[in-house]
Amino acid sequence: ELRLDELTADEARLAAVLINAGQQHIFAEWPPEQVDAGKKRAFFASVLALDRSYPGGLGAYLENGKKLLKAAQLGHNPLDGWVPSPPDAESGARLLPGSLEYDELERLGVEQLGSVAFVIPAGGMGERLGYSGVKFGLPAEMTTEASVLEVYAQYILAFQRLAARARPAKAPITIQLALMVSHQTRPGIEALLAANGHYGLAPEQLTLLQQEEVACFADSGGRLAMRDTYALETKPHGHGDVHFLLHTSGLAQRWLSQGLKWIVFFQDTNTLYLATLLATLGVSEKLGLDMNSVCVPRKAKEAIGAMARLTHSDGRSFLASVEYNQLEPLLRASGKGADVNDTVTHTSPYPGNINELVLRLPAYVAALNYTKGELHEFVNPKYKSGEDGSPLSTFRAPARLECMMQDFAHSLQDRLKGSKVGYTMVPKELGYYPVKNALQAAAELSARGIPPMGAASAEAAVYHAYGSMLRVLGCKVQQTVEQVYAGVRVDEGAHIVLAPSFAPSMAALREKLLAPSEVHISQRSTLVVDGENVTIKSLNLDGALVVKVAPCASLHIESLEMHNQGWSFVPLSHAELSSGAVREEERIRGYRVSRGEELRILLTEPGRWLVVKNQLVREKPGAADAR
Ligand code: UGB
Repeated sequence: ELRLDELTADEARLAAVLINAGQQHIFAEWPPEQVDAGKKRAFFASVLALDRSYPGGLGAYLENGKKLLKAAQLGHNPLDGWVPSPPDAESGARLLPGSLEYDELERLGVEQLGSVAFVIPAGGMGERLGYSGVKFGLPAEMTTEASVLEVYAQYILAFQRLAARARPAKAPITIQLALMVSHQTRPGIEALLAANGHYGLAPEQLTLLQQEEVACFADSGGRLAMRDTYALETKPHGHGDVHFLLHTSGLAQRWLSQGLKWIVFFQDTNTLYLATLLATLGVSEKLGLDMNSVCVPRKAKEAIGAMARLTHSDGRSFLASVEYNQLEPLLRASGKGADVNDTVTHTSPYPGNINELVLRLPAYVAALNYTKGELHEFVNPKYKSGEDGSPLSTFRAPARLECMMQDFAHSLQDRLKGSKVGYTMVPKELGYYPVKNALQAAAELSARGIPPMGAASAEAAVYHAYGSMLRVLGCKVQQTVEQVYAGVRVDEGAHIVLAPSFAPSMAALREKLLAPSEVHISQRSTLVVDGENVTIKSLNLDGALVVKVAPCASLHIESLEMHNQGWSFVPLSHAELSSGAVREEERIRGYRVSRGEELRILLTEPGRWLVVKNQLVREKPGAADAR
């Protein structure tokens, strides 16, 4: 029937799986036996890859698909039967950078650094952003142009040094990092790593896991969509694949066997995750959490997952993130009205999940062993409508099953009775500013007063975060003013970049600022500080100052007053925005940096240096100790 002479055992099995699942249409167009034999083999090879990369194989995928498509057609809410309520205060903690409690949490976090591994799902192409490269390669800000992946790596290296300092007699720590890549992102990410010497990470501390795509459905009956005669239409299955890959690769188990205790997940465009990571780890340790989801204050109806306690009539109770489009129907169905802002905080009682998840490794691996990394899935078909406007059972575009990494909360609480799940609230200024939307879409959101989640807003948030860290410690950093770039409103203040080498934690930053009230930074200033051995006492900056000190050198700024022309962000004209003459990194932001005049202090050779009354001089031996 298949018109292929000799099927291998795998091909025969897969053909049977497809035919038994009612997918005969795939083969209907195939020409007689010998024709296109190579293409037919290639078809089965790609189906075999789909079969191997899905828990339970292709048969399980088709079966799950039929069930979920039916439920979607009937309009069932997958969370039917669950009643949401705001997360209970005792399951969480609120971070207050600058407080004694925050310092204590950071200290606990530093103690955990020797037993942490990081995992970043980076298989998404960011279609809405329309950037031609991989998202990891986006500059987190244009002042230093350090890419997102570079900043993540800088934090990991800085954390290793912090950990080494906290336990001097012990062997140095190497923090593991796994990146989940996809067919689309692998070449770009590998090229970035190769071109930049792995950003200083040792090759043995990096693992790439590759996610495969899943087949797409063309209608509610679960008929598979074809790309052409010999290829099924496929699409990404979502970031939830990361758990399946950590299980099937054996990596999670290996890390556990090596004595690691924590596994931390986060996404690929928000470098601010790392600014509060140590305190978040401290919360996990202090509250004994098996899973800790980091959250930010969320406006009612904001399009971001909402953290909620879900209670079922059968007695089960989970703390989990509910997708924003499901929260409101659930609230209404349980007679709780709508999601509205609290009159005091002006935010929803349901905080926003930012997909930074800290899991206790033994609990994680135990739950993985039960679930084999499988998560509950969802499908989001967009139906074609008939002549009378009523929805048909065929789709406007092929739909596939998807899964989300935060849904591990369900697996954990379902499979591991007594597991402790909680959350950590980070303040808005150190929160979540991903790069998701192209300039036009960001401008439209901005006009509606909705966070634009574009490259410009993410960059402004980075500067604002460093500015607020300085302010909290007592520095005088002038307030931001509103600027509009190609329709996107941003709060623009001093362009401050405190590299992870200089400020890996609030405690480290505090140690380096000897008299915070003597640090004044004007709104139009640019300040970059990069180097672990830099201390600042008195600084009055109205312009641009770039300080870079190699690990072999040190610099103490005793007194520096700098007024210069500085750098400014220049809005791009309409012509520039639509021309190919402007760099893409600038075009997606709507501005470019004009580097007018700056003071640069670059120390690359061994030596101890001092800036006193604007003069750079060699420091006398013993002076640092006296300080
Ligand atoms: N990713 C993969 O690695 N593989 C995939 O197949 C898909 C994505 P998106 P999404 O930020 O506000 C999430 O596409 O899925 C990686 C949460 O589910 O940016 O729309 C990708 O590379 C949601 O609750 O996000 O929504 C990136 O690192 C809310 O928190 C990450 O997964 C939302 O993010 C996220 O991918 C949000």
